[in-house]
Amino acid sequence: MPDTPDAGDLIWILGDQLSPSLQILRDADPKRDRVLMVEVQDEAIYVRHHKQKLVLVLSAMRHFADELRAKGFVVDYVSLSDSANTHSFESELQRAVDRLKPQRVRVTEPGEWRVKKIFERIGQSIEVAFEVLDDNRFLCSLAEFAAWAEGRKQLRMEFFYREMRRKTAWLMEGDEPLGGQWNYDRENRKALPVDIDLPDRLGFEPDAITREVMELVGERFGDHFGDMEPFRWGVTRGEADQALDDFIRVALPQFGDYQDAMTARSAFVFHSLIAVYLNLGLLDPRAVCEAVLGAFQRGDAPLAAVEGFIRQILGWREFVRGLYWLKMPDYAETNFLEAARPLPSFYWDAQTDLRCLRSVVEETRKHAYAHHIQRLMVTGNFALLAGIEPKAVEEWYLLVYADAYEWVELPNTHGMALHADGGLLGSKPYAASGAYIDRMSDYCKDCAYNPKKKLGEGACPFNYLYWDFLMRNETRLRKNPRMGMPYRNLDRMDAGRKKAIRKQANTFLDSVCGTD
Ligand code: FAD
Ligand code: DLZ
Ligand code: SF4
Repeated sequence: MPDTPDAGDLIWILGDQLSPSLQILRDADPKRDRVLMVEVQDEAIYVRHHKQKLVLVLSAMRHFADELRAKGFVVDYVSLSDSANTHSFESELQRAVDRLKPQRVRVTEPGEWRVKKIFERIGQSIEVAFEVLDDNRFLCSLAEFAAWAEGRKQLRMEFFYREMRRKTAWLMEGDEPLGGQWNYDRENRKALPVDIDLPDRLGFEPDAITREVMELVGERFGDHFGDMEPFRWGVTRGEADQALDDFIRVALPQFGDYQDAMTARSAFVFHSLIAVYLNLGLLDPRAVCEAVLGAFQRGDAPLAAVEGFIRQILGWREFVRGLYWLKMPDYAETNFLEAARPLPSFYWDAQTDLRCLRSVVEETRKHAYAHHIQRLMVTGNFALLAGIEPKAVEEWYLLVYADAYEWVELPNTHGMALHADGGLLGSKPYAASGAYIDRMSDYCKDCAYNPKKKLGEGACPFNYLYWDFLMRNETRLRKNPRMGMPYRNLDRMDAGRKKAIRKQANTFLDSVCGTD
């Protein structure tokens, strides 16, 4: 027990909780309570995060500590290079409690099941009160989500999203959606015209704190995936706000039209690049949506773009979080398609003559970023068609992207991209042949393969992998009502062609994944 009667609370802030709006900070008294932040090696290596992600998180943590100090808080900050650092959450908290003797420790629920388990162990072992509060930075609480999900046979984002539109009254006219439609997705699937100007995006020069962190990351984690430089992410709330303003000014008006488009000319196209800041706590989802709605009200962006963007944040982002916490830990263990092949080495080194995959992996290495359709329809689609083991794919996504935390990465990878949950998140697998990638990108024109060729030498591997995927998974997928059309097409194929497809697919997969 604490040895001083007036000992305050210890407010522990994790690296992706960098928001002054957290309830534990709102409740805190800077004169009495202490803030704790710890940099620990365990969090850098439980998956070997991309170097830019490490720089981003650690630099943003250090800047947030300064932000809190400027508000009058005393912050007990343990850096990675502190010689007394024991490098795990559990032992660092114990050390802080021994040092500071608080009357209780207050934390916010974490973003990963793994850390929730650590918190449970801490709660049982620590000798002071340990309070875990809800994360109040989301638009839908976990209790609200669970109540919405209760008794529903199927959880579909679209219905959740409508509820959230009604709840927030965003883009509504009374009880009806503004413009008469809930969803303008159909208008948001255009390919990029070849002569379209793509905006330069705002990046930030590393300051002294970031440069020091870059040195540290280079020394300790130099062998992790990805380029560290140029490092252009913002690391403060002010920079995150500037990045949002920049998106609204230069990209939002065309965000809708080209949301699904891919091009070797730009990794960013018209995307917002703000998931990194939202997930760290540097941007607040409500404030982001209000800023975008403000642009719509000023006439600076069309309804289809604004609705499409709001749907991603108010719909998808909240929905996947709700689903994650509703279904974990069993969710991560399912493998509906019994996929078991190892991850091909080109996911790491980009050494492949499949141009689409090479571009996406190279951009991922360079920026710790790829946009949604690249993640879903290139690297995700390939892993789905090839039958790569879900855990290997999930580890890859969790470590290569600067915005990745398990609460958002896992449902997107396990559910949306790999259909490993058997359809909890999406009603059918997002499986596509080379024709989709050809339609939505400019990758194919510079590829060693021909997207129009289905079989034989020079055929795009996505083509025969697609049919092989349908055949391999026939017993699991044919009964899915949304898979009727592809299976009817398969039924029209003669036995000889099916056999040739299976043969070419197996030869190809053995060459890229190994035969195990
Ligand atoms: P934009 O395209 O500009 O979208 C705006 C915002 O909407 C994003 O910043 C994000 O906060 C939200 N959003 C959009 N789509 C989704 C979605 N499907 N789920 C949750 N939020 C969404 N997103 C992450 O934040 N972290 C991840 O680890 C992550 N892993 C993914 C893995 C796979 C296999 C797939 C298919 C998607 C993943 N996503 C993840 C969702 C989405 O791809 C990213 O949010 C988006 O690419 C981030 O870039 P942006 O900020 O430019 O997004
Ligand atoms: C991602 C990350 C990294 C790399 N390092 C730290 C750290 O040193 N200290 C910390 O508090 N948080 C870090 N994080 C974020 C945590 O991994 C994150 O809070 C959990 O994964 C839960 O979402
Ligand atoms: Fe990718 Fe096939 Fe197009 Fe090549 S032809 S870029 S492998 S889709």
